[in-house]
Amino acid sequence: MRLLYSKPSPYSSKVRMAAHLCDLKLDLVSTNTADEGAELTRTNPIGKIPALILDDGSTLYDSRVICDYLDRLAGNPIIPQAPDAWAATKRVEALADGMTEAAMAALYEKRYRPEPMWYEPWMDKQWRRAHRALDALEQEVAALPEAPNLAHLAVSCDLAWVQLRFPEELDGRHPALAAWLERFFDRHPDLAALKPQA
Ligand SMILES: N[C@@H](CCC(=O)N[C@@H](CS)C(=O)NCC(=O)O)C(=O)O
Repeated sequence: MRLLYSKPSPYSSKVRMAAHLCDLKLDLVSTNTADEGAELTRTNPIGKIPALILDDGSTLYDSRVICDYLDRLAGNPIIPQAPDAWAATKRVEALADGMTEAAMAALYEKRYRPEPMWYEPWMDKQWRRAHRALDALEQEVAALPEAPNLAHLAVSCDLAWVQLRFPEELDGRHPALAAWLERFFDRHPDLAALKPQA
């Protein structure tokens, strides 16, 4: 299987960590979404990464679908199947990924629009969303089980991306989450090696 990915992408890191814990090998294809290249748009018409090309040539996206698929292939090592535990895991994944989505929207506003067109009220709304999600994550990480599952992967990738792009948000505003992240990566150096990087 080939994964279209980039090193800083938190959702790509989550998929790579999932594949690692599922003991599945992915061939990595470094992909710049700004190019809107043919392989990317053929694989995922939405033009986003991560996107997966299976051995038979069929394709899968987005990161949540890919992680669910890898987990099923491997016999569910990272997603608990009992309804309550499944719901808790997927909720935390949605919360962490949604936090990143909001912060990324604010980042893209400045990256892709000329400065006179930046719309502050819209960016402020994204940050209110991200801040509420970070506050909620402080409670959620305290309740995570010991053994890493998909929720740990999503939270660690999303927080590591925030630390990369907006370090003051984590180390300044959410030191408990920064401490959780450091502890998690200390305990799991194999996962730390796959975290989002510049
Ligand atoms: N919901 C998607 C989000 C994917 C996403 O936003 N990927 C970013 C990189 S981390 C991307 O491709 N951005 C390029 C763009 O929006 O044009 C997922 O979970 O895979």
